[in-house]
Amino acid sequence: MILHDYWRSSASYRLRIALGLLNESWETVSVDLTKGRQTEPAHLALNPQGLVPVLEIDDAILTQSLAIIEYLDETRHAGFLPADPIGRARVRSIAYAIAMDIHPVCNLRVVRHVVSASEKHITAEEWMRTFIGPGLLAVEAMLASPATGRFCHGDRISMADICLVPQLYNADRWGVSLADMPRIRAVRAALEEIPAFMNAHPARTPGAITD
Ligand SMILES: N[C@@H](CCC(=O)N[C@@H](CS)C(=O)NCC(=O)O)C(=O)O
Repeated sequence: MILHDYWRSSASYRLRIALGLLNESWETVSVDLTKGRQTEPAHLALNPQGLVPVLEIDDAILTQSLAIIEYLDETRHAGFLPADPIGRARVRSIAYAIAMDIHPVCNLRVVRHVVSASEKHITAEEWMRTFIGPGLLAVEAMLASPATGRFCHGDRISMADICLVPQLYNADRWGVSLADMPRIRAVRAALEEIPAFMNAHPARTPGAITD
């Protein structure tokens, strides 16, 4: 298995968590997004979108982290989605709120364009805080449900948890306070005790620059 990864990529971070939860081992190919390696022909041949992650698995080349998490769920019986349709819809709605609404507007290419098109009147920090804070407050409200347990959905780790933790790493990175998000903080504290989440942390990922 080969994961085309970048240490600070939160979409890749999701897959590092998912693979770790499955006790899978994989080889990392580090794609340095800051150097534009994702736009080189070799990477575009794997993912025409010029994004990470890409996972080479089972003689296939898969892209889109949530599609890959669902593939792992279907083929490895991971339980990343609950068995009941309402539960699955809830887990997907939390995961999508993060992965489809917060994350895309905070992507590197979007932020670079905003900073340059605004002639630096909008800073990366302002842009990130504008979307991450309110986006996570909405997730906090979604967690105000009896369906929330130790984790986002009951006491079993789901795709929602796999999306939440990387987004919280980004929140910390851009100085977004979680003070008004007690449910998110409680779920995060429970998840951070789990080895697959610890080991997937960007600082522990090949290629990480930690100083
Ligand atoms: N929806 C995609 C998003 C992938 C994505 O946005 N990847 C980012 C890193 S987190 C990326 O490769 N950015 C490179 C760029 O913007 O040029 C997924 O979930 O896999």
